[in-house]
Amino acid sequence: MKKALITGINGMDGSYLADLLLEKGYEVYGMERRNSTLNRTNTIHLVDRITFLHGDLTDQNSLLRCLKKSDPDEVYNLGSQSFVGESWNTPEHTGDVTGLGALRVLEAIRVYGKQLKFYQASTSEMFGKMEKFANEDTPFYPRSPYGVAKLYAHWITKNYRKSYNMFNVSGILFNHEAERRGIEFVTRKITDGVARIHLGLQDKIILGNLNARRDWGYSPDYVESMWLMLQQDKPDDYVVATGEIHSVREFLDAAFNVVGINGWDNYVEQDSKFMRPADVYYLAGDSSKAQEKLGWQRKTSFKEMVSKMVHNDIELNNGSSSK
Ligand code: F7E
Repeated sequence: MKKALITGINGMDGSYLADLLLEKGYEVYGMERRNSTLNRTNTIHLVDRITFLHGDLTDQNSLLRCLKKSDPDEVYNLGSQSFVGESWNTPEHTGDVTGLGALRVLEAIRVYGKQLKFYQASTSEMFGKMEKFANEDTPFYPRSPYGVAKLYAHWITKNYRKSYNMFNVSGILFNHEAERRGIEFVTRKITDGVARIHLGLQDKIILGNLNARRDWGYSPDYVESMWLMLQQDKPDDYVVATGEIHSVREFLDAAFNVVGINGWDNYVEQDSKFMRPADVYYLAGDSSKAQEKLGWQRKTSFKEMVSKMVHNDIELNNGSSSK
């Protein structure tokens, strides 16, 4: 039985990846930070099925301890301060967790000494300012402290691959969303808001830049690509994307459509507090290499994803009281 250690187990991707690996017969270990309140909304169903380990990407020795306790064949580094907007408020913390955190995991693996496979969650935010579909050869131009931190993690992953002959891969994943997405991200903020408007619990959704365009895929489809990358004979980096771009406005159209509302002008307002000091206006990916070499394919369309998220939020909000 293969063993996997996932950092960031309680996040959206961490929890979906754990589901996938359990289906494949893995023994799964999930690293979480100790908190005075448990943060297991996404992993409550996994409590008796995986082993939770306390560790922190800012604490080198805790990472080595997690490796010793789990003795994994595969390590997935999904933990990070992943909210781009927040990275301007806490740039140093973001650099520490998201950038140096990856280095610490790599150092722990190097010191532990076992030949295992390592996945680094890289991101389209490293491309930042771009105009065309990006692939693995597109130059990086990050536009946020988060993007810069992720770029460090990306390069140190490559550097350790070369320097120490480690099996390190980076998945450069474009935006991916799902029912377990954090509420602060625009997609879930919209689907939750639409659900609450539909149920009469809320009047408006307050947003920032409606013109931003993203290549939005479905997280359960994307975690499969992570696993596929680690099943290859040689380590490499891959872009994972749908190749389909929608604006925040189009996301609003699709989400309101699910509840039968065709014009949303009366339900949406903009507030400058949700605007970023430097936004990424356009992100679109070319995942030809992942499709050819990994045989990866998206399974869920944009429309299906939005519909799943809205229906899930209607179910979750049903019975709630108004804000
Ligand atoms: O913003 C605009 C916002 O926060 C998307 C993370 O998973 O994907 C994600 O980063 C767009 C931006 O995601 C609001 O300005 C408008 O242009 O949902 P988001 P993100 O920044 O693209 C990448 C690939 C990652 O790696 C990240 O970890 O939507 N927007 N109004 C808003 N965004 C938010 N959050 N809230 C608003 O009210």
